[in-house]
Amino acid sequence: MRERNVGKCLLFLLCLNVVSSVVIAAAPPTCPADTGSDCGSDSGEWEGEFFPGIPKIEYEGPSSKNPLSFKWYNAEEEILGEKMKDWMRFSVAFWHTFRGTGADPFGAPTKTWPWEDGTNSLAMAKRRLRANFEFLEKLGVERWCFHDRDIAPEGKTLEETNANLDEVVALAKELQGDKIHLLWGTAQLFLQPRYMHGAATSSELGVYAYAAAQVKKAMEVTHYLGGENYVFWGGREGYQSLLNTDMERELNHMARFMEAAVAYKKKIGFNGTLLIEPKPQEPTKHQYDWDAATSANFLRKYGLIGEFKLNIECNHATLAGHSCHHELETARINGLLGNIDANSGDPQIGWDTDQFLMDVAEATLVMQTVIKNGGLAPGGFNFDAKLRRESTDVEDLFIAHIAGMDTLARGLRNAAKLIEDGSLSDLVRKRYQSFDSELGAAIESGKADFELLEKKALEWGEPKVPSGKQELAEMIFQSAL
Ligand code: XUL
Ligand code: CO
Repeated sequence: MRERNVGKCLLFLLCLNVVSSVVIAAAPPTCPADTGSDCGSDSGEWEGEFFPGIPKIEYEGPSSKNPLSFKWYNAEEEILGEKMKDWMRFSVAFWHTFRGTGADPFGAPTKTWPWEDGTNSLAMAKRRLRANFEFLEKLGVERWCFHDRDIAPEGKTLEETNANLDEVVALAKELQGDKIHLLWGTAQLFLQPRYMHGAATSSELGVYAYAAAQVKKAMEVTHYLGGENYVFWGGREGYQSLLNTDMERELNHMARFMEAAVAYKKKIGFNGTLLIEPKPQEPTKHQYDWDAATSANFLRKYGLIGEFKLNIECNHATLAGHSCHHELETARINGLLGNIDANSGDPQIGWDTDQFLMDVAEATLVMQTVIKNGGLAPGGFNFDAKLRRESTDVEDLFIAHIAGMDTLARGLRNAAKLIEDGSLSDLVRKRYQSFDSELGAAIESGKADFELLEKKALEWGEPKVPSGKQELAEMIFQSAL
């Protein structure tokens, strides 16, 4: 197959020399990547076009009615002195976009992508990977994320599984070239039945060791692909019932596992950030990394605080009873904001629906924190979001990502507008201005004891308490949307 393409390519160059104008006008021959097409391959490793008819997505501005265009995201445009693409550092989540089937707890898969042959073979894994890179190219997104088991099939033994992964990862390295980057890699430690009691928190020693071997390998391939981060999300860590769970012991095991990951990261010279992704529950009743504050406390208690940052997912934030903005601010204030899994939940459904984030007000709040954080690099925005079960056209994959990117881009523009206008930050500053005084400075630097404060309280009498001006703040915020 490859030889045949090289042949075509040589012929193409030869033609280019002879009748360059004619050849430049003609598009290179493509063949749609549906499994029924005969594109001249017998290996199953087909190299044709996966999204025929979908052009490279361009910025057309807010008045455009073209669903396959950006209305707000203009990659090269500078906002607050930085290119939009550098603020956003968008990434496509391989698992949702290329392994999402539309199945839910009550329904069978609905998506029949033309390139899927219904198998979990190595050839299928490679073909799917090619679809991913064509998708990124057309969407103009420079980053992707994966779980080890999404991109390569599990074999009969760990050795066979690792060999499968190596084969797919070698192709990924080639397809990444120097244009596409890996935002993060991770190990999938929740689907396989061996992980039914957890991985690092499993009551079974053999499972703990197996999980360690899997994470070791996933860290190696992430490093090999130039990964900018490595993520831990504890799918089955936590408990269903405390009656049969030794919580103290499980937390200790989890911390030891993280320590070993830090040591291995240093050993192999991986410079990416290690990230913990908080989530309160699902599939377990209670996960140990419930939210940003709980995760920060875990890291502090076990001496891991300087070694990890957090990957905040908006849908996980709302499941924990917080807003996404609250979780981002908690992470930022603790110096732990590393990455954002940009999605949202459904206000009426109490589980992780992983929808694309389409709420402009929410996106504006998210971007306010990102700006305060000075950006996210080496983290970014990963679309941990999937099409609804009812969205079954190939173009829906593009439309969903375009809308998600536009929403965050609009959030960035709005947040910049609010900063440039200054009235919201003025309102907040004025609210605290009584602390901009000698005594306020003494309090804020820890120099005011209770005796001094009592003396002032007696001297001043009943304090005058001004309005909090919440509605005014909301009015100013709305005006920027
Ligand atoms: C699950 C979830 C994961 C992590 C990576 O809720 O968010 O997809 O982002 O394992
Ligand atoms: Co996530």
